[in-house]
Amino acid sequence: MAAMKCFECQYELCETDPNVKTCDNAFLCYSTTTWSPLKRIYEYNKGCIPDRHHQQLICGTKLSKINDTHHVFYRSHTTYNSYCCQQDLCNDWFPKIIDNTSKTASVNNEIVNESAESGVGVMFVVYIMAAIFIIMTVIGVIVFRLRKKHKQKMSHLLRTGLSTTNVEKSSNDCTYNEGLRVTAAGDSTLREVFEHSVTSGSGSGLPLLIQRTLAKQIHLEECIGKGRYGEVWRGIWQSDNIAVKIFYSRDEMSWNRETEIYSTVMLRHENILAFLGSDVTSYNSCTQLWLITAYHELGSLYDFLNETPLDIKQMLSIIHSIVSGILHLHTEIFGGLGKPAIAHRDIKSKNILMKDTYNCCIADFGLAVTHTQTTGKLDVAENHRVGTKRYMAPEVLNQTLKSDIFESYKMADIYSLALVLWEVVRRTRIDGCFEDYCVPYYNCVPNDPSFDDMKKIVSIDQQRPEMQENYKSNNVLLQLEKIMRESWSPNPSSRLTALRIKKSLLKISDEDTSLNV
Ligand code: C9U
Repeated sequence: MAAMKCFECQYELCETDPNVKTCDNAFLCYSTTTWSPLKRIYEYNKGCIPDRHHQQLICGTKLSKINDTHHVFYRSHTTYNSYCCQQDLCNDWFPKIIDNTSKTASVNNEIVNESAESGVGVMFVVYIMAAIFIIMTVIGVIVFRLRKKHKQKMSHLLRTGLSTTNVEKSSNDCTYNEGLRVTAAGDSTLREVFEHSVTSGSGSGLPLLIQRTLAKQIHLEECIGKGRYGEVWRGIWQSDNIAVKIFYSRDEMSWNRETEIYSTVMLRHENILAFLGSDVTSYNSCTQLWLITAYHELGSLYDFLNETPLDIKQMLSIIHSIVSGILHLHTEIFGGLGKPAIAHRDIKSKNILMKDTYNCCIADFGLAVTHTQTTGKLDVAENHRVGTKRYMAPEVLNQTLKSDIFESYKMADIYSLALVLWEVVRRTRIDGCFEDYCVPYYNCVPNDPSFDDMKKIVSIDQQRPEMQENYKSNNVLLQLEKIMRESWSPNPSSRLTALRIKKSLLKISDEDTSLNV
């Protein structure tokens, strides 16, 4: 190895001019940087290494090979870095100590520069990437689990909500699918589908397979109602208007119950909202529970009364249709295509729809209870929901309703029906005069009354909606007043039955031949 020439300087001299002088006959050149904790400064040194022994002392033995002719040694320490090289005047710079944690000296200005700065930078990037990776993995796992849960829930709902007993009995044009006999709907219109479902004796709704694909074929047009239950939309199905009730997922029990009631019993009736089907769909990974029915453009009885005063003929016809609907619900029909007796438990003007200006139908069976005499089975489905407080019977408010006796639920329905009758009768024109629409107890309790507000007025004080003076001048109104009083009696068992009310209404109409209901 040839003797070399190196730069030489010490301490502060190096700081002012690192190349002050040179030395000759070197075995290697060196430069060192040392952190002095006492003086809290860096000290620099440069010079010639005369032999291998000094090389080991100053530079250690760790060799970095730059190329075949150029070898350097470096020693790194938190307070001391050295650099040894073997070319003339190659020690023209000082190795750096950064934050006293420098890992190594740079070998050469252009090559092998693993400085502390870049080390810290690389580590920072590595940490960030590792953190991102962990976060992404956790999110991935959560999303995967939620999707799996959502899928399980959807299939569970489809199994429990739809696969009850709404399976076609038998039909000539049946196809077999997933173990269920279904009738192809083809291009049937809504009317044909309803007629088919009545004549085939399939009970309410469309064939099951069609129900399951219903949501995909419906175009939602406008939201027509929103409440605690969820939303109601007008939609289009095969160019017909249909109504879609979309339940909030917290009210899954009501959707289940309503689907069950519509699907398992022969509920098709002129005065019951016509059911098309139920479906579970997914929207943005959220489960949506749909109940699809006929659409009635006049909206609810509540909407209608708000807009329109009635004449006596219209009023009697409306009342007759509501009572007919409730009578059908309350009546058990025996035999194969029969139905259990059903109590509604949320009768109110918002749950009654106007089919036309003289005819209504009952909706919302999410709270309904059923009873079958032959088996004695009372089916009160589990539901956290309760009826509408304003329409709650006194025995519901004071919690004395006999919940194991089906008749109690029917009697509570009759109380609510009496309040609806009051709303309708109050809006009737008498001698050309009529009142504005008002909800029952509008003058006794605030909007959205509490349970205790209602309990005080209805159960403790035993108040009831007031009758107008001029009812006395009209025989029809006088008799309707009597029906209402008897139907909202505080004593449930002395209330009229739906059958009794219907018969009385027919008698009233017969007596007043000019009405011709
Ligand atoms: C909001 C109460 N509600 C209405 C309907 C339903 N609930 C429903 C119940 N079960 C299953 C599906 C739906 C319903 N509504 C209609 N028609 C309708 C038309 C117009 C309105 C409301 C309802 N308007 C509200 C006031 N603003 C103008 C429009 N048909 C069938 C069911």
